[in-house]
Amino acid sequence: MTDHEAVTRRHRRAAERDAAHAAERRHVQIAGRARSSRNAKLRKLAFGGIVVAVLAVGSALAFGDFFNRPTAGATAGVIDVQSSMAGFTPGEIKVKAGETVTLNWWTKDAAVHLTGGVHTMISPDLGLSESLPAESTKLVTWTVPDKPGTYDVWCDSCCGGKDAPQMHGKIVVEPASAADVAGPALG
Ligand SMILES: [Cu+2]
Repeated sequence: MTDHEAVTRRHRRAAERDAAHAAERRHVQIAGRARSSRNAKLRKLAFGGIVVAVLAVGSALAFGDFFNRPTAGATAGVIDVQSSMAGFTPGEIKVKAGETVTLNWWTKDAAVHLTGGVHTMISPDLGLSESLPAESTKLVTWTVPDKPGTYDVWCDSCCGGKDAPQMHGKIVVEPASAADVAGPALG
């Protein structure tokens, strides 16, 4: 082997090594780019997941609030009812089947007008049999039976009692949720 041949061979080997290194570097770069685009995709997926989760929680809260709106314009679960010589005011209250409500029941009437010194609130079908002393306020916590429908409620201790039409009110028991309206339970 001449010196010239040896030099040429060394050069060729060096060139081959360089080419191999270059190829390896390209390979690493390509893998890196693929990895970072994969990471970007994962980040997008994760972000999308978070957006979906936030929307789901938000709409659950919004619709939950919608379906749990208090009835009769009262604060949640507390319903104002007045008893007087004219009967119940309001004359009709709406409640939901199975819910526990508090009636904020009050009267300004004096005992002298009331049998036994009380107004009463009677509705056997709804499990109500309450009395309210003259000139007082009483909180009545009541669990509404799971029986949607319109029920009669009356006072039997003043002004003619059950026989007097004005001594009657209505309690409307609505289905507990929208699902129940569509369900067979209503029929
Ligand atoms: Cu009464």
